[in-house]
Amino acid sequence: MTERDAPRVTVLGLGRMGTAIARAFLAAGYRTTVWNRTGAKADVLTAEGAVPADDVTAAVEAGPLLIVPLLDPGAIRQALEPAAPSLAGRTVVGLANGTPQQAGDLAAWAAGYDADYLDGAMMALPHTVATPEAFFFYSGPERAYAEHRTALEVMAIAHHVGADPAAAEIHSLAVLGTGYAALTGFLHAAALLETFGTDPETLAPAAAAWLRGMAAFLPELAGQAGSGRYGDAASTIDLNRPAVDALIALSGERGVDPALHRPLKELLDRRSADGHGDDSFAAVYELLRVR
Ligand code: FVH
Repeated sequence: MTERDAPRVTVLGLGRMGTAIARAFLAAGYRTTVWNRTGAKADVLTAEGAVPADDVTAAVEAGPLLIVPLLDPGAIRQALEPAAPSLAGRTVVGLANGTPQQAGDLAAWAAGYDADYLDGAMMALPHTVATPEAFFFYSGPERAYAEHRTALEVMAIAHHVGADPAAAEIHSLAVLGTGYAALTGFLHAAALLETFGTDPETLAPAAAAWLRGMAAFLPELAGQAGSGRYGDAASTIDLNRPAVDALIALSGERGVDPALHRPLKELLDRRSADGHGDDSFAAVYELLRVR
């Protein structure tokens, strides 16, 4: 492939994520135009083969696909505003943590300039970009996603989760929630074990092994929640209630705040009181879901 034939991409925003993303495109053989508000951040990428744009309009006009990993949705709009008349016919991929509402607002703004807008939520860290650990959720027009999918997969495994521009942020928030719960559980465990003289670093490998097992259990849990069938369970509501009770009691005795685990205790107690003690742990789902 000659340089002229190389697929083109523009990366606007060269912070931690943008720099990693631009590098991934360079490594994949893309003609990669780069722009950043603070221009000096482009220098290192230019030395690696990226094409620096003189201004944001030149960056936008350099190709059909604009990858925009900026601080927040407001920054995306602010950065692109001067080049708005040049957006027509291009696809803007907004990669900034934001709310579902902000994603919708950006999509409407881009549509006003005849551009397609794909909202992207990056489930990644700078060092995991372009590795199998990274995945990005996308939402917006299926046609634009299909057209640019090959390029999007240069950055991370790509999942299109709906035409509604808000869908990627919604999925991202939900998945973040699973991680927050697990990480906070670890920090609580670390605080508890510290009172017994075990430091967090010693706990980490055991906790990681346990979480790997929990991750492997997720498809089974999902199958039960999805089907509403909670019988014939290896791990029941009534098996887990005493464990959560004991964890809360032990935390209290050691002066460690058990607040994190109280909501689960309440859910398990309600299921048991409702006559579902022999159901699988997954039956908690019935108390959480909206009918
Ligand atoms: N870093 C991480 O670990 C997480 C991983 C998961 C996703 N988040 C979100 O990704 C967005 C970008 O985060 P980042 O880590 O790349 O952020 P920074 O390194 O701080 O770079 C920010 C870039 O945004 C530019 N910028 C800020 N405001 C404006 C503006 N008004 N107009 C134009 N550009 C703007 C900034 O430019 P400069 O300061 O260098 O001139 C950087 O290029 C973010 O949503 C995370 O939550 C990251």
